[in-house]
Amino acid sequence: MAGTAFDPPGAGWERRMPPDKRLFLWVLLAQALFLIGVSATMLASAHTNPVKQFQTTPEAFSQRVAEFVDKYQVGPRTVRVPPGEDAYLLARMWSFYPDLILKKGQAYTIWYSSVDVTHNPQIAGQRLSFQAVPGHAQGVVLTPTTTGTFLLYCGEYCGVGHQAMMGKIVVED
Ligand SMILES: [Cu+2]
Repeated sequence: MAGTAFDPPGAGWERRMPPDKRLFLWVLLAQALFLIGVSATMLASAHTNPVKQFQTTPEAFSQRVAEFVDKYQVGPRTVRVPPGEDAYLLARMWSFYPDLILKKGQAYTIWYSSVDVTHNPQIAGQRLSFQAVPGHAQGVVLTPTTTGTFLLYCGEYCGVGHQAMMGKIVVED
């Protein structure tokens, strides 16, 4: 009976890979090294805002936001953050709360988290985007350098109200 699984392989089975296939693998390797190099360079030269974090729960984070709003509230949903104080921003379907007023030239830590699903607060025109995840508070350290009103919108599809999910950051002199 010929050709069972226990037969020795035919002659020449151990032959080396043909040159064109070897070349193909070298090209792949070169591409991979090139991309790793590009990524490392981008990482090393990127100007990123430092991010801090702590574990939380939706309830605990909502509580913090409520205390923060109570302390510094200046309008129905607006808070003026004194320089040196941390700001809190709550993301939920489908709003950011509260609106923040910051002072130009002051460094702030803005703590943000979500109480339901993942959201992605982004500041329009500022190339700043944050991932807000329930159970996880992150604090971005930023110093506003331009006065004006900046729209905050959600960059992560989060349900039927996603496109209306907005907030506001006002930077004053
Ligand atoms: Cu959202």
